Amino acid sequence: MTVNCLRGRVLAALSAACLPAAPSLAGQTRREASVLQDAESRKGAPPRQRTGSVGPLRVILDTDIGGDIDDTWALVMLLKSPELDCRLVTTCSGDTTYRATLVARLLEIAKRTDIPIGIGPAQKSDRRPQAEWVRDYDLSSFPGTVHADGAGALVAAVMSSPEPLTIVAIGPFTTIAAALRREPRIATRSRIVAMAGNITKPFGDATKAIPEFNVKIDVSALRAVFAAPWDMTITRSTPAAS
Ligand SMILES: [Ca+2]
Repeated sequence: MTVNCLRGRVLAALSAACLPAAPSLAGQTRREASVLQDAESRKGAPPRQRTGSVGPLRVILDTDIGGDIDDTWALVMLLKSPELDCRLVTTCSGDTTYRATLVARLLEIAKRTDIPIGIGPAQKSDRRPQAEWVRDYDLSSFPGTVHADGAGALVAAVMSSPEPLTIVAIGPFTTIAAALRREPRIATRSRIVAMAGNITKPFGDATKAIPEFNVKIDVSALRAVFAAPWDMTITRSTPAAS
């Protein structure tokens, strides 16, 4: 995957989080439309909130950072985007503590230890291609807050927020589904912008469409999230230019 390809996917997920808001949260028809909007084209324009107010969009990033490098780029881009106000980063899928450790080190380097981290439900996994980068980093040394119960932290963040949060989902839906089981009302008190399941062209050398990664890793979790009354935007998983 090229850098431009990665950048396009990351921009797609994050720029979609600032799309014009629907008038209400409850009872909306889910939009499972493709959305690609170049964030750079919006530079200089005031950020848009669901409420119509001008200010940073409050988001939760749910990520399986630690596999391919794209989620690392996404987190850094989020931190460098003044139009987004990150209230929580939760990890999902596989070794979620390893993923949280990567998040913690990145946040510490970025001097953003004010952002809490939530460790999602763990699953058996041996794939840790970025482990060397955190080999000497102790998660317990993170000066900010690390929630061992990441699903619970997501629920608490959504339910306590005075305005709807946007969950930017760039991994399998394991943690979000766990939060939904814990508190179904989060589906009507937040919205989701996700990269999941929308592939318009085959990846790499494939000659036909293949199952999208974030879908196939945890199909039941995705089904549970899709069945809930969420205001949801699904971004394209392939850039328009590819
Ligand atoms: Ca991901």
